[in-house]
Amino acid sequence: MIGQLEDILAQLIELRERAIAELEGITTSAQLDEWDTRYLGRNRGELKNISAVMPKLTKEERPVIGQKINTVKAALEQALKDRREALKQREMLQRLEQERLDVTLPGRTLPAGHMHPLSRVIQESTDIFVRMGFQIVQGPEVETDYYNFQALNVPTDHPARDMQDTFWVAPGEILLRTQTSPMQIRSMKRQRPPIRVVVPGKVYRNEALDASHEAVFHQIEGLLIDEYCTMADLKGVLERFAHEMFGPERRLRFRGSYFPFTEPSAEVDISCASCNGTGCRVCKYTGWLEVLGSGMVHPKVLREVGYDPAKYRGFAFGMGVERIAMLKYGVSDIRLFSGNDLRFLRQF
Ligand code: 2U9
Repeated sequence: MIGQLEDILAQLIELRERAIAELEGITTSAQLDEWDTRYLGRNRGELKNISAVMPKLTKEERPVIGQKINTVKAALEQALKDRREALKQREMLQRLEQERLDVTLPGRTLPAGHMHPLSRVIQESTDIFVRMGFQIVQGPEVETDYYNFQALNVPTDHPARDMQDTFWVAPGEILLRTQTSPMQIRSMKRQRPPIRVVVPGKVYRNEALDASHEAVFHQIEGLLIDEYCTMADLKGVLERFAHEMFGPERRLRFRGSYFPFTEPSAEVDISCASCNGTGCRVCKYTGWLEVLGSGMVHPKVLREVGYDPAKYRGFAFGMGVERIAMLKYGVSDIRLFSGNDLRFLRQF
């Protein structure tokens, strides 16, 4: 039986060498699985086939062969494990190579827009008034004749009510608001004094268009109502606004004027920043630029919303946003703001 023993040992050595040599050439995990089944498979694996002779061996031979089989099995299992590990490593390196990412490449910057100059002026102005305790309110652009004119003491025969000056939706009844004041009337009717509101928004006027007039423009109007309130308070608020908006060295000048909804009324000029008030082309050699209108709220307007003019008084002011922006940024034509020309807009 010695011949059979040597034969089996030779088979085992041959099997180990063949299997290991074959393993060297394997490049995919599918091939590895196939190799595993072929040599180490529990069912028809080659090693299993050799083990099948065990029962035919003598008691003395069995442990010799059994040990040898185990050694070969362990060697093949180790080789398989090493190969699997090596393949995994190789596959990872391949993936790293394929999915290579250059983190030093410069990023792609997306073009970013910015605020329209008018939005900026509205934002800056309302911020200034909010810091002084005013509330920002907004309202409809389509209004009734009552809120836009009647409640504001604008008489029926006033030229503003003319077909030529107002865009009527239903003549005599519904219109595109010519000022943001209807919203102040609503605010007053909604609550009792003290009132401090600022209303920014679009307004519409049917006028001849030129470098300083547009049919659609923006206004900021303010209103303060309280028991104790004088023109000195109005001056203080507007001076603070002008200093924050145009710089602390600017001076204000109040000129008597007339508006149906305020009495007394004043137009407010700011000292010209270009010449510091000495006179230049910008201020037409007057040293002053008109920035806004203002006044003490007319008793008739107070009475209209149910306030007792003997108890309450207030001041109001109004300004054109485009005009403020033109003065602040040195823009010479109002139409540039609605022209959507990027060469203009990109300068802000
Ligand atoms: C109420 C009472 C009074 C608002 C006022 C002005 C003076 C004014 C103009 C500035 C330039 C309009 O845009 S513009 O053309 N505005 O001069 N506005 S007082 O007075 C009010 C508002 C609401 C209840």
